[in-house]
Amino acid sequence: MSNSSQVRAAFELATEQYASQGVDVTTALERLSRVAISVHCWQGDDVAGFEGQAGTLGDGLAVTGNYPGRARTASELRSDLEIAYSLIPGKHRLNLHAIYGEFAGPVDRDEIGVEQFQGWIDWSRDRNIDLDFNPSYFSHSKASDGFTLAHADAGIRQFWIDHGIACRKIAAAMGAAQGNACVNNFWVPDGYKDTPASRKAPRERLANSLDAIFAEQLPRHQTLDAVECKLFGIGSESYVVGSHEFYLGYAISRNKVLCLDAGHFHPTEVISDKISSALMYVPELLLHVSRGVRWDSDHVVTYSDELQSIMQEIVRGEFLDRVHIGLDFFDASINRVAAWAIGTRNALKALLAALLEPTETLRRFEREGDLTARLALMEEQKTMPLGAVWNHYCESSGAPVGAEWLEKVRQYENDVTASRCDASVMA
Ligand code: RNT
Ligand code: ZN
Repeated sequence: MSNSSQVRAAFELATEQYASQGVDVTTALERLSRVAISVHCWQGDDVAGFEGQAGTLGDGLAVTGNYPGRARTASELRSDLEIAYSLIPGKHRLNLHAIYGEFAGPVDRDEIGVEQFQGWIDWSRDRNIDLDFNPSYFSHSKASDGFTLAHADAGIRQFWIDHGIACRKIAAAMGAAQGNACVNNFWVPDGYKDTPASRKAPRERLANSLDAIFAEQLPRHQTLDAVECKLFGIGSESYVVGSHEFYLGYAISRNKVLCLDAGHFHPTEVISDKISSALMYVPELLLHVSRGVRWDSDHVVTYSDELQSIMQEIVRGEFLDRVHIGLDFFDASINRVAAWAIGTRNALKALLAALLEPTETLRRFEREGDLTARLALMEEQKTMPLGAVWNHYCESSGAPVGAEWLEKVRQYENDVTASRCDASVMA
């Protein structure tokens, strides 16, 4: 039997097995194919960007590892992304940060405009990959003391307010060009390493700065503003201005999208449990699917219990049209294209598992108080033939089946990325 007929035979058996539980595989795959994951550009170059000061990451973010082959230019990053997308079944989005503009000369953050992103917008149109966006409140001399929008200095605050306003215009232009909303996510590192004397004043300043940025109403079909909270960061261990409570309240009162990053809470605190609560009060969520190991370490997303729980919550709550699924990890210790493939394929695989769940039956057991059957059936799901359905989905989408994708990464590494020399690593 050829590989392909094995995939088909396994898929047919799996389809029958799911059908015996009352689950229609075709419907699940059709729903899966409509979900676009927002793949983050910054895994490709260790969050360096193209402003010309690679290797200066700080301000609450850290990347470790020196695997060769980091993308150094927009065209290298686009080339790497195209390989990554070819390894992932379905049609997905690209999440860009403002530092990834194409800068002919020095343009400071408060002065960027659509012109620096025209190359991305053109590429997005040609490749049919819609864009999301993020202002960049880090890797900048005006962020070096750990404060941006909540800074005590009004001039520095204004600089970052202007950056936010510029980014909203860029995001709206992207949304207009692609015909659907570009999600524009605001994360700021602001916080203190040690105990603050006033936890209140920076929060008041942050809210005022955000209000100034969002003062102009932009069409929601072009851009959606999202705000991302955090518990602590490197250099902000004792206090983060934009905490969960801060942004939950801000998003509810200003009708903004709330961004929940899986690495931004206490190590045993999970975002899967926050989805259904937050969606009672905010219109939409953005997720930064990530994996913290002991801290907000942004490890590549693996097929973990929490990843499965996140996807189950989205499906069980019928939230697929209110949750934007983005990824957020950056690992420079392994092949960067492989990192994208592993993390994105896992996110999709977990979503598929959730879509293949006999949700209605589980709900009925729960309604009827049969918690024994609920647990029994949930546990049975774990050994259902998900892999057979996933392999078929990959094959029918033109993506590699099983670990075949790794061969393609190796080939690209030999042909392209291995010979890149990176000044910041060589130095
Ligand atoms: C930082 C946030 C933020 C960044 C990216 C680069 O803790 O998670 O989302 O990772 O914007
Ligand atoms: Zn994040």
